[in-house]
Amino acid sequence: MNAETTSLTSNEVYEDPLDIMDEIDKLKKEKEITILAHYYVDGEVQDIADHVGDSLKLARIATELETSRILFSGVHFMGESAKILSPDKQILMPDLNAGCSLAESCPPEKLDAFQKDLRKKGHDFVTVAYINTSAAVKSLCDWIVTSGNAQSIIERIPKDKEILFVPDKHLGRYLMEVCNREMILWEGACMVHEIFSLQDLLRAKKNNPGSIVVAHPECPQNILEVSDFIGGTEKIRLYANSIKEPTTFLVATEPAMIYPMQKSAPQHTYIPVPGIMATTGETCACNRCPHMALNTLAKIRDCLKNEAPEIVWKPYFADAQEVLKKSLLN
Ligand code: CIZ
Repeated sequence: MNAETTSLTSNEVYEDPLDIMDEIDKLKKEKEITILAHYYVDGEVQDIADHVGDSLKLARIATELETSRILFSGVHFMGESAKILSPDKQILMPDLNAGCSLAESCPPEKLDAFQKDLRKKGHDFVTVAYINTSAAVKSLCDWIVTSGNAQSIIERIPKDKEILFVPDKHLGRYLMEVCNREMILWEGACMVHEIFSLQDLLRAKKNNPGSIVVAHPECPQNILEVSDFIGGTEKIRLYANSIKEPTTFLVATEPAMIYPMQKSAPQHTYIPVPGIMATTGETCACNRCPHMALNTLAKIRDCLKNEAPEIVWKPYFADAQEVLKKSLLN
């Protein structure tokens, strides 16, 4: 935990993060609320969680929990998926504004129109959506994949069917390569993974002989081409764990991911790959996901206290339930 982190509540009063952590611990025990946290939230938030993981692992854990209330520290589509899979549970989220650039790139009306147009043109396809989509989009799809199960699900789709993959064009391109299969790709990209600086990565590789580059498949092709290992967050973490010799890892994903890696494999050195700003071309530490960063300790404490905000069931969630269950739970 970074004890020096400044935690500010909405009225800008400084509070010691260690005090907030104590309050959170007390509240979650008193109210029997389980805290789930994604690998991309701040380390101090991962520290107060009962379970930390990627969206696949957390969605599965949410269905198995005995507590009827969950606080999900992550982004909106993750809380929504947990609610859809566990409709009887209360799913609290510290900030409902924690969205996702990928989910925003694929509005349901646009996808619906695109699918209709493809059918009109005679395409016989199934739609595969990355989990980073809204429930309304999921309800229009045949399969939902995460970075952890995408390849195995795509390999189950009969070869005579075309695949429309939404919304991440980089992940889609990567899956086309590893599954050796053409797909129709949506034009979306993740704001965090799209901006890694290839030049800085190559320089870091040169300056760190023997280092290993690990990259998320949401990165563009030029970054993946110079990477030694490509995988979702859980696969990256397990890969670092599998290497016993102290090694330097150059990490091309959301930098908060370094925290759980450091925790489970502390023998290594981890260096975040820098980003590059499209406007000025300057190198930056701008790969922090602004949506994940909304999950502050103060908001988590307030959410436990107020038992709000929460993901409220919407009628169209029912349409996404079957597809989520068959994709994530089987
Ligand atoms: O599936 C997830 O949790 C996401 C969005 C990324 C990853 O690789 O864990």
